[in-house]
Amino acid sequence: MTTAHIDTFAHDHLPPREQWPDLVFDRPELQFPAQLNCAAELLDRQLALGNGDRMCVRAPGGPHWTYADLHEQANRVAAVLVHEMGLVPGNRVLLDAPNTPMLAACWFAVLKAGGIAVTAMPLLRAKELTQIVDKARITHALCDSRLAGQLGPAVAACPTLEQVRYFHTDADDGLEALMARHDGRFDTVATAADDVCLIAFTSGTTGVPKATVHFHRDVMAICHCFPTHILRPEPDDVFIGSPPLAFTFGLGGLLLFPMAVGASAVLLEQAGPIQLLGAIDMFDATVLFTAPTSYRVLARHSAELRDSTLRKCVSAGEPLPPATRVQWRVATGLELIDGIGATEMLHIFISADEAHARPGATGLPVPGYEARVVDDNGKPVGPGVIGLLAVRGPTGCRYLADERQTVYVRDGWNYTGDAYSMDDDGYFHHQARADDMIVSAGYNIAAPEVENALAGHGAVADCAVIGVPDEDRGQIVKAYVVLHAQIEATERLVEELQDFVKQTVAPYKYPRAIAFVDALPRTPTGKLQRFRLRESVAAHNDSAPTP
Ligand code: 3UK
Repeated sequence: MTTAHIDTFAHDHLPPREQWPDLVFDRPELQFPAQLNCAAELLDRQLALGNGDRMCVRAPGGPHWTYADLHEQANRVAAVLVHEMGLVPGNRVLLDAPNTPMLAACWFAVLKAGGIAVTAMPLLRAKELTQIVDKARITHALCDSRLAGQLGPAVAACPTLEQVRYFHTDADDGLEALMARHDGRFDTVATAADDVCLIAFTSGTTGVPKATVHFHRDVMAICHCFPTHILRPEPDDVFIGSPPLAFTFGLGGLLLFPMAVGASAVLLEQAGPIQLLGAIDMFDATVLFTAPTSYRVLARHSAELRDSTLRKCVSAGEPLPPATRVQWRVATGLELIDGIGATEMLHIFISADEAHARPGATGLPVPGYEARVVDDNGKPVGPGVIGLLAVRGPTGCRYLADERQTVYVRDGWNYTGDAYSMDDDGYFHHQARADDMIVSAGYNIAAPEVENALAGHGAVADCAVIGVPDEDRGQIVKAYVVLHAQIEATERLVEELQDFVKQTVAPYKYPRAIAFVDALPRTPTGKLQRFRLRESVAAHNDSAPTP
């Protein structure tokens, strides 16, 4: 099957074939036809199966769309893209909006029309949007009208971006008005399984954002791995969660996975713990996708959660501290499903279901994926030895025109940048991001291990640990601690915390320096940005950077 793309920009800027990871499809559910459009599989197919009247996507203030409704809306948007905005297959379309049913409709519209969806993280500024538009050479944009203030200047700065329409508006030239001129019919473009369908930018803990390229086949592959083997959702499940659809954790968990089984999703514009709590109750949500920090806060509301309809809760994005797993179980009676995923891999590749969860371990390779821990030369190390995580499976890293391809992919394996160890039973234990390993007086210390120890102290609300340069020891462990309200930051407390850590982990790992701060720097996806703390140390500025 040849490509359906007329605009071949994305294809032309894939890394050379020899720099791709090995792609492994050695399971029956991972056999895909040469012609495949994932929007047809996830959306059109549900109508063909007779599920048109089933609920599909909802939001608190409405709308509530069935599969037939979403199909119709997506078709109308696709018609606008093709007939009024001149989209040809292969064009990149920027989607800029918080999680809403309309964003879901636009996402499917782009893919149905054979375009490539590039969803922007919410609240990106004009400068960041400009970087994305330039990198992916974006030609079209569909944007929530409430975000026009940031997209406007980016459009002015980006000559390639010629066609922009705003939605959530009743303006005469707004998307809704244009959609009304088309009927709900649109023939989904017959793309090749390996035509590019989305470009996702990494949430970037460091450096210039990287653009990861994924095919129609990749989207279907992730639907047949983690959900099929670990999550096992059912058609009556109601998915809910916090990650934006721009983050592939959210795209999978809140759109692709529910739709792959004919279930429904609740899309929240604001998905802080309090809003989540309210919406779980309002919609009788059963499957929750969010990050460890959010579970930690939610767990304090055990009264509201005790009788909730939740039955499956997925944690990803950051390491899950064993204490958080316990807090969640106490609050809800549910065992968390931890899973490590990456934008480069599209979704989760190591995980364990409720019955197989082990505190402190991420889990086992998800069926379809292989994982191993290797030394600096790529040689597998034995159980108990800390090394680099290398994975491969049906999805893998292909950066758009980026020299860093050969850093992530070596010898056909994807190197996620995480330090891991494997135990005798084959469970994978996350240690730290490889950059967050601290070497102090010859000892290797994983920042999260010290953080987990500190987090067990009742005064600590949040904390981050880094290595700071030290003449004698090379580096020393330094902790940035956010205290619970009403607790006073004293010298006495510093000593108490240090002693506390020494009692939980080997004494050489205790934080020799502790600074109390009001908040920690995090990415929009909730990841701790330890590098920003390191930068503030390098700049001889001991206060934490403003989040
Ligand atoms: C870290 C974890 C320990 C790890 C993601 C699920 O997080 C996602 O993608 P990103 O590209 O970041 C990838 C990196 O995040 N990480 C993620 N999950 C875990 N570390 N335990 C975990 N459970 O350093 C990894 O390399 O932002 C997660 C699905 C899709 C995703 N894109």
